[in-house]
Amino acid sequence: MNRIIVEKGDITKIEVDAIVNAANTSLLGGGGVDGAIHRAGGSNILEDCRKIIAKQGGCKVGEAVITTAGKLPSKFVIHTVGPVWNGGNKKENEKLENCYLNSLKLAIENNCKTIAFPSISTGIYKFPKDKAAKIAIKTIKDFLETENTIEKIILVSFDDENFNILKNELESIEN
Ligand code: AR6
Repeated sequence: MNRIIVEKGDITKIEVDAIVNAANTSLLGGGGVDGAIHRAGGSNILEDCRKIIAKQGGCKVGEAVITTAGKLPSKFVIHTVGPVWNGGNKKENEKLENCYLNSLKLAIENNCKTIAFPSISTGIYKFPKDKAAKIAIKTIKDFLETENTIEKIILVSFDDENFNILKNELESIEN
């Protein structure tokens, strides 16, 4: 059974154990999906982020931290910080791969079996959507090869372009 699913919609509405947020290093919120998650989830998420900031001072690019999901239908929000696209020679690919890997590891540590990801870095951070989709799907697929506790991973796109790119990429890798 294929455990990777591509869907179009708003990640704040998805009922899974953990949704992933495309945050920034400050962990204090921002625009895009980050803004949508904090708005819909309420102040508990920011309170948890502040506790993490007090302990470790934010989150580095490629790393991930976990908080409550507040009023969202999921149990947790995993905040990861994607790379800003800078032409491709600044280790952007590796950093984006680390976002997916570290989020997945954190999900497993917290017994999450269902996880939803947005297309990290493809908005404000301008990572090319086709390249980002290839990295997302390959990283998740390789990870699942040796991982049996995760039941479902949903790749959620807000826009048609990302949705079509991810759908085609998933189909091409399956066939
Ligand atoms: N559900 C699913 N996907 C969404 C939603 C949503 N509700 N809203 C936007 N997207 P972006 P980044 C998609 O810009 O590029 C923030 O200010 C969007 O269409 O949210 O990693 C942070 O604080 C795009 O495909 O994140 C950082 O400063 C994808 O989510 C910075 O933006 C990611 O776009 C991070 O930039």
